[in-house]
Amino acid sequence: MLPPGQYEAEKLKVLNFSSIPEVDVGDYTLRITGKIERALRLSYDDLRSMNQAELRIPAHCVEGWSVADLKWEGVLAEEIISISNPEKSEYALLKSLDGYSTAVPFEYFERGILALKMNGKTIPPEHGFPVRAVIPDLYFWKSAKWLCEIEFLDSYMDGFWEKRGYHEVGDVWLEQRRK
Ligand SMILES: Nc1nc2c(c(=O)[nH]1)N[C@H]1C(S)=C(S)[C@@H](COP(=O)(O)O)O[C@H]1N2
Ligand SMILES: [Mo]
Repeated sequence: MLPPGQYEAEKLKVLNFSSIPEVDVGDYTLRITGKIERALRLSYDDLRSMNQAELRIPAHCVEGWSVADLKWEGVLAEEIISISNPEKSEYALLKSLDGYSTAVPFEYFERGILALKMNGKTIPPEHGFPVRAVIPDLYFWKSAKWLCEIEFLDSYMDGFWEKRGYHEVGDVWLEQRRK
């Protein structure tokens, strides 16, 4: 079923506010910061050696297109939560190597995945290599490509599009497009 106001598209449209970062996986680090018991730094190999899960999460862009059949493989957000133990977190601020950021309510973040693969293959550079957050039931701007930091917050903070008027939560079923 499609969320209100969306139409079905065949393929993802590549959308970046800036250029595609070039990443040397040997130097890649994902930082977990904020209101947590202990800060963590995870390399690409660390992420690859953790439990790998598979989720089917469609993409719903706020511009109106939706792509239904997408399979994501990687580390479940709940694994990150269980090793970092955030205290009373309200939002996860996702930050990316291109300077992008987006605010994701904790109750949606915890159902998401840090994807290393899309449709059975390593995520292509334009879709977020090496690591992309994919969050169910939120517009696709909340699914940060080239993820490099997850900051757990006890209150809301704007990210890139939220600063420009897009919704704090962004639930596709409630059509929360703009603030
Ligand atoms: N790091 C980063 N993540 C991002 C973006 C971006 O510009 N930078 N654009 C967002 C927006 S607005 C959309 S619609 C989707 C597009 O994902 P795609 O290019 O894989 O289709 O990525 C989201 N994640
Ligand atoms: Mo978007």
